[in-house]
Amino acid sequence: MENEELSTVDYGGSLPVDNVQELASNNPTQIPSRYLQPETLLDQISVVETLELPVIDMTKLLDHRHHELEKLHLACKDWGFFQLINHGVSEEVIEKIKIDIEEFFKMPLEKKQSYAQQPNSIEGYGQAFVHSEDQKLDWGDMLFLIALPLSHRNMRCWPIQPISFRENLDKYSREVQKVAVCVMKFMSRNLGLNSETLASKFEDGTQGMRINYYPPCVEADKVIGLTPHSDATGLTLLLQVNDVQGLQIKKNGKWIVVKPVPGAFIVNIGDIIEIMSNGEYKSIEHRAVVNPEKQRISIAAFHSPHIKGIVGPLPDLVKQHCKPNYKTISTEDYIRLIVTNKLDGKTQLDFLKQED
Ligand SMILES: O=C(O)CCC(=O)C(=O)O
Repeated sequence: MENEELSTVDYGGSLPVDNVQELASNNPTQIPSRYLQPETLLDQISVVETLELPVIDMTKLLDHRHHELEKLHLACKDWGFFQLINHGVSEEVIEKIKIDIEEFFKMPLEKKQSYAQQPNSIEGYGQAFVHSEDQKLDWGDMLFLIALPLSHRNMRCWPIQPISFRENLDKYSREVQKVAVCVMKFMSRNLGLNSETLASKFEDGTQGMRINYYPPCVEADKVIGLTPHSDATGLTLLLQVNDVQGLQIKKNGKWIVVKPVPGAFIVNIGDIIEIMSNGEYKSIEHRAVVNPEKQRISIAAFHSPHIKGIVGPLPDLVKQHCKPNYKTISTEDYIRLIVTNKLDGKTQLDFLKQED
């Protein structure tokens, strides 16, 4: 299933760095300085445990309950994040992929490295967004795969062990894509558009799967699992694979601890939906912190419009708001811009902001 379109286009990659799981497995008493973060980034005073993310019930949305639609609109406007319950993806599909992911990370390093990233590609096993030799590093490894459209899958990077991995990821990916598109239909209506206006841009779009592995760290309070960033893509559905918390989101200058509701997806607005909604919905900075004793695993499914499309404010919303607040560029140029820059909060979106 080699994909011609993607294989002929060079989107840029990430510099190779040490495997963090391996580093952690040697039980270091001191962590290499490249992983130690400046204190400002890890300021514990601004971490809030008491606020809860909005919870949206998909069955109530499908039942056209006005109150749930309104709750979704407010969650997208005020939080950019919510937990989605009763989403319709079966427990069996979810449990199977969770087991396979845990098994994958248990394999010896050389087996995992047979799926290693190649130069100039972010797909495969490794790290993302490392662009200089002196850049601080995240305390985590990842396996990144393009899952949809089917023609864009690079099967070299898809593990054949555990033997059910490919089949289970395939099922999970298709189900999650359906949920994402369905949520976008309700978002579209809430923005005052036809329900297909937003969703249709994503139906044949790209789905990237980032499977994150954060090993435990003796100096967990000095490292970061994943640098603060907003998602460059449209809509993300995140599943915590094992029962260890670590996701925090930024709200009013404070970091809010996310406590996953069992069985729920954690959904967040990415930069592309911020742009398409002309700023009505906002992407939100988030980060992953590390546990001192336990590994943490998560799987993020990122949904973007078709690679041959454009990223820009939806014309009907520009009419409503009288002017576009962001530039319009091709999706290909947009992806190149993202992949070739390091993660740094919401700075990437600034390139596309339209001056008054
Ligand atoms: O592991 C998490 O909870 C966050 C993952 C994430 O933000 C990402 O993969 O972009």
